[in-house]
Amino acid sequence: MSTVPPAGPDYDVIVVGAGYSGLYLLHQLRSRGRSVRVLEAADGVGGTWYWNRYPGARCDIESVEYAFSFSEELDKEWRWNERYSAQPDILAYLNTVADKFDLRRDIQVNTTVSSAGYDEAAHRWRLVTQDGERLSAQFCVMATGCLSKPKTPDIAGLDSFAGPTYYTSSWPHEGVDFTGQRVGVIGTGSSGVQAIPLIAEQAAHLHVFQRTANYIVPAHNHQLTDEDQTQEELAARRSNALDCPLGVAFEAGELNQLPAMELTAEQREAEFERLWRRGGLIMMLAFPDLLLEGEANEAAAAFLRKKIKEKVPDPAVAEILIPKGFPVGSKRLCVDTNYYETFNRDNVTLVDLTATPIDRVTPAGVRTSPVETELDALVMATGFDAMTGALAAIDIRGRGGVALSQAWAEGPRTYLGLSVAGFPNLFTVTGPGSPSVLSNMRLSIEQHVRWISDCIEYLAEHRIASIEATAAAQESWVAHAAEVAAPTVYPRGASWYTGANVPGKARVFMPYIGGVPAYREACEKEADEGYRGFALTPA
Ligand code: FAD
Ligand code: N01
Repeated sequence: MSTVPPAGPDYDVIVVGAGYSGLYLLHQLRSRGRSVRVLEAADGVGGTWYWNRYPGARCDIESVEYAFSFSEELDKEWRWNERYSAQPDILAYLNTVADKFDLRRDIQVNTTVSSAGYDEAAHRWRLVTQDGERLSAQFCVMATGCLSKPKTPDIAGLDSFAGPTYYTSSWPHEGVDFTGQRVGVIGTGSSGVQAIPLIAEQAAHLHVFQRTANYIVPAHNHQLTDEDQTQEELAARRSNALDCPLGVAFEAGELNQLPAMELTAEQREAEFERLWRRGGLIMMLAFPDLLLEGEANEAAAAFLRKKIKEKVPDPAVAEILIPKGFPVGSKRLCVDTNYYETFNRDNVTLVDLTATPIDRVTPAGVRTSPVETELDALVMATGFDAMTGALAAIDIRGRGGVALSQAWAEGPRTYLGLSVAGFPNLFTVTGPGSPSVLSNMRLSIEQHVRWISDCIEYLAEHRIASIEATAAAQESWVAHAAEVAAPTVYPRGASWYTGANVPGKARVFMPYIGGVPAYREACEKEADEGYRGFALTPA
C-alpha cells in the first residue's frame, strides 16, 4: 500500500487529448473495465479536425480508409460524401463516434495539462492542469497529436500587423469572410496548398509568400456512392492496407514492382501519368526505388516539373513554383485541388521569398526587400512543431525527476514510438520511432491503441505495478530506425520530419520508415514474448 496520498481523483488511466487517438483509447480501455479520464485542451473533441477549420481543409487519405475500423455498426450508420472529406464532415464523424460510444461522460474539455510527474513510490502519474487541478493515474497515455502544436514563426514584427492574423491551425469557428480584402498567405505546405485556391476565389487580391515550393499531386476528389463503401469494400481495403508500407489500400497488381530504371523512359512516363490520373499520395509508390536518392527520384521530380509547366503558362511564375534543392518525398508530398491553376488568376500574386525574403511584418502589411505589400488580413500556414512539440509543452518528469525535454535534448528516443526509458507507465500514441505520420494515421492510431490496451490488461492480470522500456531495447530500436532511414530521401529534406522547420530543434528524422507491416510485427513480437524489451515491476 502506497504511503503517498493520491493527489486529486485517481484513475487507472489518464489520456491527454481527445482526437482520433484519445477517443479510441477511451472506448478500448473503458470496455476492458479500466477507469479512464480524458483531458482535452479544446472545448470539444476531434483534435486536428477541431482546430484546423481553414477553407479547403480536408484529408488526403481516402475518407473510407481514414474511418475507424473497429465497429461494423458505425460503418453502417455513417456515409462519406467525398473521396477526400472536408474538415466539417470529419469533425462531424468524430462527434458521432463520441456520442455513439457514450464517450463524453469521461472526457474533460477546456483542460490543458501543464505537468505530469511520475511518483516512483506509488507507481502513479501525478498530473496538474493549467487551472491547477490535480489528478493521478497508474498509467498516462499521451494522445497529444503529432501535428497539434503550431510553430511560432520567426518573422519580425508579426504582432505589429494592424489587421487580423489567422493561423490555419486554429482557425475561427465562425469562419472568415475575405470578400473585398487584400490577403497575404505565408506558407505553402499542405495547409497553404489547400487554403490558397479558396481564399483566392473570395479575396480582392491574394499575395502568396512562398519560401519553398513543394512537390504537389492532384487529389481528383469526387463524390462517393453507397457502392464505394459497402461492408465488403471496406473489409477488402482494410485488409489490403495492412500489407502496405504506408497503411493504405492497393489492390493486388495495382502497383508496379520494377525499379524505375528497368523500364524505358516511355514506360516510366506512362506509369507516372497513370498514378497522376488516379490522384493522391500513391505517386510516392510509383517505383520501389522512388524514395531512395537517385535516378528514380529525379525521374519523378522531372515528371512533376513538367506538370507544373503544363498547368501554369507564365514561365516566370511556373519557374518559381518548381521545387528545387530537395528530393521528392523528403518534404511531405502535398495533395491539391486547383492549386497551380490559382496562379493563373489576375487577382493572385506569387512572391518568391528566396529572391526577396521577408524583412518584417509592418502595421500595413509584409515588407519584403525592397517592397511593402499592403494587406487587410494575414494568413499564417506556417506549420507545426511536429511530433515532439505537444509533449515538450508539458513538463513531463520521469524517474528521478528527469525531464522528457532533457532526455530528448538531442532528439526523441523511444522504444517502438510507444515508450521512453526512464518514464515508466507512460505511453505515446504514434510517437517518434513509429510509422505515425508516414502512414495512414487512423490505421497506426488503432494499432497503437490496441497494443497499449492489451499491454495494460496484461499488466493488470499479472499484477504488475509498472512497465518501462529498457535502455538497451530503446537504443537498439533507435539504431534500427536510423539504419532503415539512412538510404532513403527522408533524412535529406529540411522538413518537419527532421525538426528542421523549428529553429534550435535537434535535427533527427523522427518517424519510422520501415513500413507498417514490419513495424506491426515488431510490436506483436514484443507482446507475444511477454514484453522482453521492458522492465516489469510486480505490485
Ligand atoms: P490530434 O488530432 O492532434 O489530437 C491531439 C489532441 O490533444 C488535440 O485536441 C489537442 O488539443 C490535445 N492536447 C495536446 N496537448 C494537450 C495538453 N497539454 N493538454 C490537453 N490537451 C492537449 N493524417 C492522415 O493519416 N490522413 C490525413 O488525411 C490527414 N490530414 C491532416 C490534415 C491536417 C490539416 C493536419 C494538421 C493533419 C492531418 N493528418 C492526417 C494527421 C492527423 O493529425 C492525424 O490523422 C490524426 O487526426 C491525429 O489524431 P490524434 O488524436 O493522434 O491527434
Ligand atoms: O505545415 P508545413 P502545414 N517564413 O510545415 C512556411 C499535415 N497536413 O501546416 O518549407 C516564410 O508543411 C514553410 O516554408 P519552408 C501534413 O502532414 C495535411 O502546411 O519552411 N515561410 C512552409 O511552406 C503536412 O505535411 C493536410 O521554407 C515560412 C509552410 O510555411 C503537415 O500537416 C493538410 C516560415 C509550412 O508548411 C503540416 O502542413 C494540412 C517563415 N518564417 C496539413 N515559417 C492534408 O492535405 C514557415 N514557413 C491532408
